[in-house]
Amino acid sequence: MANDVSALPVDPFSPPADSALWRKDFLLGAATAAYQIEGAVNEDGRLPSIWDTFSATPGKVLAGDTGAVACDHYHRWESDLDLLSALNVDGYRLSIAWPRVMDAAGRPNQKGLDFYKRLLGRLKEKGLKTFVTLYHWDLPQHLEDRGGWLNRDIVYRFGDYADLMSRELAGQVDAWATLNEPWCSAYLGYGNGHHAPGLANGRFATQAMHHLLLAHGSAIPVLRANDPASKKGIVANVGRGTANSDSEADRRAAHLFEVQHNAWILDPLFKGAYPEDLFELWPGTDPLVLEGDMRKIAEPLDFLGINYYFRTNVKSDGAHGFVEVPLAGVERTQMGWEVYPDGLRDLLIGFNRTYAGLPPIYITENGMASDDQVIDGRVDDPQRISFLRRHLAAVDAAIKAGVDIRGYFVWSLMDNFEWAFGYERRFGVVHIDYDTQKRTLKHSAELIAKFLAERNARS
Ligand code: IFM
Repeated sequence: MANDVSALPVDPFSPPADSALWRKDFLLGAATAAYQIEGAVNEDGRLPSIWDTFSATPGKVLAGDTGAVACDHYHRWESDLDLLSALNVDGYRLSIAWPRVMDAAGRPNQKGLDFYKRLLGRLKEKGLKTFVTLYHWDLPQHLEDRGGWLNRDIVYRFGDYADLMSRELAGQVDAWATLNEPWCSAYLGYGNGHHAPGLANGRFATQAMHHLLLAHGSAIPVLRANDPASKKGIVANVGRGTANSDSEADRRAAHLFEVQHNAWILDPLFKGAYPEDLFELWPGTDPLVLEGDMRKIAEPLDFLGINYYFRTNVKSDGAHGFVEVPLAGVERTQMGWEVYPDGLRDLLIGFNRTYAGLPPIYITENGMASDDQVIDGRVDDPQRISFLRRHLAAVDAAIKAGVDIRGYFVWSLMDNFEWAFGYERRFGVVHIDYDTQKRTLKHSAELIAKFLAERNARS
């Protein structure tokens, strides 16, 4: 069924009576990130970030789009938070723009801080759980100019940032995530150059990853000291790799795919060591690791955020690695990503088995892009509805298999700046007309609201 969505069932949320989705303590929320929605890049003392620089560089982002205006959320935040009320969700995941809240000397920028205080204050008034990510890719450009994630000094700069934010926002945040998707920051940012800052060198990727993870681990005790009542964790994107054949070589290729995408991050966090296989895949790229680093990286966490989108079918490259073999005739999204809910279930069950002492999990992102249009004031997004239904069922199956999963955030609350793909790819459950900034609830949003109203009425 290659993208024939007409036959898909419409109601996404008719889970069986014993589904975790009906439990009021299973958190259902929506997620965004600062650079993707805020705009206002030159206002109130915000400094340039690596994404301002990257997106202004010709050829880096589709159609030359930038986050300069995005969804204009910096000015429309109050009515945007009302969208969350319209959805009846329990929580909201957002990120803070580091370049908005600190100047180049590391001093607080009060106007930037006030923006997030107002935002979080309003979320609390609405009774919503607040999940705040400190770093969702918008590194201040002045730090990149000093080597960015390749310079070990960044660990201390990130520590100062985490310290400031957790002192200023203590009591307003239910859960702090240090980093969003370090794989993307390290691999796409420094390994293949598809993301800011656009560097492409295998050794850079592993060294950037080491500093990202070290910054994460070093920040956890700081967050704990400043804001003891909140939960502390990290968000990792994970990928399912399946073998193109049953041959040993292809099965090894699928294993290596998951080492590169998952174990590269999860092993240091939960086993205190990088996976050996990683350096078989990328010989000679071992990062510089100092005494005590791995212990710091493996600091115990209160939660693990998991972002999942698709699977990749791979075969052996005939040497030490893997190559993708795209499957024909499978359902795909506007991104070209295969819709594969079983991958989410299988990964969750696998992580639970592999990592002793895994903390409770939140699915901090899951969703899909489609070319949604407003027709007669309505936005029909049947593929998203079906996608969400099937992935929520996969989460429920993992819970039934014994995985401790506490919540799920749809990516995204609204259409936004999809990094190197600009505004063309629409991930929101709320449609944005970028000419008028009009917000329109898509059909998926209406069904989420309907389901949550029913769930809330039951208890
Ligand atoms: O839009 C991104 C988000 O910023 C990080 N996770 C994946 C999403 C979809 O690509």
